[in-house]
Amino acid sequence: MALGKNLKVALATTMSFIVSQNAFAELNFNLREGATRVSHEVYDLHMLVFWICTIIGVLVFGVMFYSMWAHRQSKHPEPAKFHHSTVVELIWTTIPFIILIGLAIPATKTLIDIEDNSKADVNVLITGSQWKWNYKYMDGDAKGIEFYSNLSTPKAQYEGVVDASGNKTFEEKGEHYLLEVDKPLVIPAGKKVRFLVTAKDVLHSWFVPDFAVKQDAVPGFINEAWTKVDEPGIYRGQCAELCGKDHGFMPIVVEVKSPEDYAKWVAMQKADVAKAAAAAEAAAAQSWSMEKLMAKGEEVFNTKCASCHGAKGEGIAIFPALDGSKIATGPVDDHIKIVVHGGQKGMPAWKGQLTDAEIAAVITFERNSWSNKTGDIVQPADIANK
Ligand code: HEC
Ligand SMILES: [Cu+2]
Repeated sequence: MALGKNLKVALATTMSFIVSQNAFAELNFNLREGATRVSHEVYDLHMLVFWICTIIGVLVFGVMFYSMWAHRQSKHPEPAKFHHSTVVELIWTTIPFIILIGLAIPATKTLIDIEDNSKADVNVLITGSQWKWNYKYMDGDAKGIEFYSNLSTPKAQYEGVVDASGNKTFEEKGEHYLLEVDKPLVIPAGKKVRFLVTAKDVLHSWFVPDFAVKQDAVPGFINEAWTKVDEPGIYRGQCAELCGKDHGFMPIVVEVKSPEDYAKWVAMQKADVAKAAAAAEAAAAQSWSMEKLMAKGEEVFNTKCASCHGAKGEGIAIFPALDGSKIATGPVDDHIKIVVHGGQKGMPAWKGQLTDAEIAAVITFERNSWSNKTGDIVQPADIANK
């Protein structure tokens, strides 16, 4: 009985599929229509090809099954003797040819549209790195704004937390689980925005389905893409090129604001940049206590370093342990050098990503945590000219 019911459900689903095109969207099986003219063009092309393929499939299989049934051996023991028909051959060459041309024309139009990166109002340099995105505004009032966009879903939701007795518990997943960031890319509505896409370490890919934009981020190359979104709103995407351990943890969030709100946002960012610079300068001028450096250092370590070096500095796969490491327990200058300038095998350069005070704090933390007991204190001023 259960099977019969399932069969009915399956049939009903299939029927509603065939009858109503909207059923696709509702069932979330189909490509999404997206939020831009190009994404609509892509969607329409997809549907056009889909229906042409469906019709061809039904016709070809229909003729095939009909022939197998109508000309079965029991009915026609004597096979027909004809072969070769110029008319039929002409028909089955001409029709596919016309169909292919019919598909190539709109597809080429859309491709040309996608590739037209000219006359952009806003240009943003997007750099993928393990495992976060960097956005840098290249022109206009926004020139000079640059920031990293990191996953903001709490670790407790996807890695869980281990309590004192060793039990692992997970926080309830949020609405935008793994699709939320601390600082989204902000662009103006109704303006053509060009993305210059590149990468710092390995291949990444910047993919926002609602814009129909998916562009490979390749170290040493700059690829282009563009969008023009009419509706303000929040659009989400993900890195779409397997880029290592945390590939699934570098989402993309784009906030499209009305041109007025965008202008306000730009002004605020510029004020923030100035404020942050002043704060960093003030912090760097101070001499920090060991306690303060350790507290700040732990915070920086957990958010920026633990993903590669392990929560307790124990190392993960190819990423070296810092607990007991020669560099973290040897001469301070070597330690500062690798954190400031990065390494050959994937250690990022942190100068510019972290303030001098944050770098000093995290180095102090690493030199005085786990089994490392150097007693060394590194001050922001020690980082200043490195
Ligand atoms: C993307 C992964 C990654 C992140 C994030 C990362 N590191 Fe590293 N780190 C490495 C790799 C790989 C090495 C090996 C050296 C190299 O790259 O040449 C390394 C080496 C080091 C070393 C030298 C260890 C040794 O004994 O060789 C120190 C110290 C260090 N990292 C500190 C940090 C600090 C501090 C942070 C956070 C601010 C950090 N790392 C974040 C990947 C990472
Ligand atoms: Cu990536």
